[in-house]
Amino acid sequence: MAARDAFYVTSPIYYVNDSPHIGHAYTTLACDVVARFMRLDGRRVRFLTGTDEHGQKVEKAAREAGMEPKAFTDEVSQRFRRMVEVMGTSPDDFIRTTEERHIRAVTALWRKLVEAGDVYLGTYAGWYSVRDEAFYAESELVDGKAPTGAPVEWVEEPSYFFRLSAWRDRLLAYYERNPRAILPPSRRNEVVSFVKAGLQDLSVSRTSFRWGIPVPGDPDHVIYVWLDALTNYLSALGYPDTESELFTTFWPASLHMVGKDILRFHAVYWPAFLMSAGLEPPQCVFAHGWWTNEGQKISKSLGNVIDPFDLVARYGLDQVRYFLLREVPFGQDGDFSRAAMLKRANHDLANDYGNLVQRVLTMVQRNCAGRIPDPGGLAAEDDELLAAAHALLPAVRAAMEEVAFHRALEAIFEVVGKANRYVDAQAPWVLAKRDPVRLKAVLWTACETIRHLATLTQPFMPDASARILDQLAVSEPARRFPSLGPDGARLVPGTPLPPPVPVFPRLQESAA
Ligand code: ME8
Repeated sequence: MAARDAFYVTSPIYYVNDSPHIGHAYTTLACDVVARFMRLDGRRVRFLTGTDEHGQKVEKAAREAGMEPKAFTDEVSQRFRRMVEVMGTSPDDFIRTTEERHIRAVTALWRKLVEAGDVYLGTYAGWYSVRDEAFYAESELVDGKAPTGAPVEWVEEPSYFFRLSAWRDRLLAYYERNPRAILPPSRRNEVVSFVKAGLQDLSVSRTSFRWGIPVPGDPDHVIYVWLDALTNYLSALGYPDTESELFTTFWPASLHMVGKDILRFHAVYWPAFLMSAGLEPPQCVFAHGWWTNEGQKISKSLGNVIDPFDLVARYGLDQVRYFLLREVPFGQDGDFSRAAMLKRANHDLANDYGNLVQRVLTMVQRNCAGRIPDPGGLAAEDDELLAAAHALLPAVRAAMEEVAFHRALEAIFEVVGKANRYVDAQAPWVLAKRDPVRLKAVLWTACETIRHLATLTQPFMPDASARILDQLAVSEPARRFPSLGPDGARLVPGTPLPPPVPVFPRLQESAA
């Protein structure tokens, strides 16, 4: 049983057949926001990402690149490591399936499945898609292709099978016991219907190529890449050592974040493998939607792949992070368009949030000798704004529980709007001439509200939020969530502030 305050969040491990794109960046970013939020909220967090390096698809890509698979995977895996950095994400570990620790874990897990009597030798005869690394029944094909549109080939080879058919009822009982096992609820319903309809045994080894982990005791077979890949979530905790501090603290995983394309592997096969091996299944698998580019499916053949490195260089890191999580209700499909990206960056960030911070801090600099003013007594309007700021943490926490990033950001930006309207209504530039006492109360209230906002935007926009908190001279420990709310900290009058610097530049149309 994982420690109660522990939170283990994982991204999928990405195939190294190709360079990272916006989809990979999106999932890793979503995990990062959860990880940062939980850390600031006082949880013990472990965030894992990495690369999936075995299997026919990667072997084929290496061959096409004229390289040995190991050298090829070393190179492409590095690009994913760079993406993790460029997106400003903060994993605690990066796993590669070609690492020794992983091979050891997969071999041990295989043995457990065998000991449980869930593995038998047979022959696979059916369709296989190398692009999806998935087996398909004849009845699943659509116009001779996989339901995903990927090409399929006929495969007939000796194969070990996992007795998935025997796990139907135990899987259904697991979903029943854990209402959060699969989110969002629409995806849960899909999986439950799929399992209810009955499960086929699953081929878990291949004999027609070599790039994989050999089956223990039968090296003519390599372990099916999905059984190999899913095990990464255990390998990174030191499996098969299930007694270690790391393992006992963090297993079962709190959240496997995945795209909707790979939900079945995570929500059906993976819990069955785990339960068969005597391990607890994950607490939650969340399947998010897919991005299109200006209305079109993203694909290499269409030449419209969005490069995350390019995106960050063009629009800025915080802007990209904000856009990806704000524009689309998390869980649904979304469309990337340059116009929408610019609108979010300029409207929400530069005009609303950035302008609030800039005008308030400039007035403090000019009218309060660059120090946090002494509020004296507060008026009803001040208390009202502060109450809205204080109510944010519970609202954002509730949204994050549902992995609803868009709702968390909506709640935060509602208070940004409220604060801007408050500043407009209080007109501190008029008070500066007429009522210096009231001016101080208004500016203090606005600064205190901005402190709440910037503390809560840290998981989403770490750099800009840090710069705002720097400008309010908030110390490192005071940037954590216990400092928020009516019982938290308060900005201390007299604290000297550095000169204000704008945080969110307006982007030019030419950035598109
Ligand atoms: O499936 N929109 O790796 P993969 C949103 N190695 N997300 C997208 C996307 C898009 N257009 N395209 C890709 C694999 N993704 C396996 C995983 S895990 C044990 C093994 C994201 O490189 C999304 O998270 O094909 C999707 O699930 C993942 O990339 C697939 O990455």
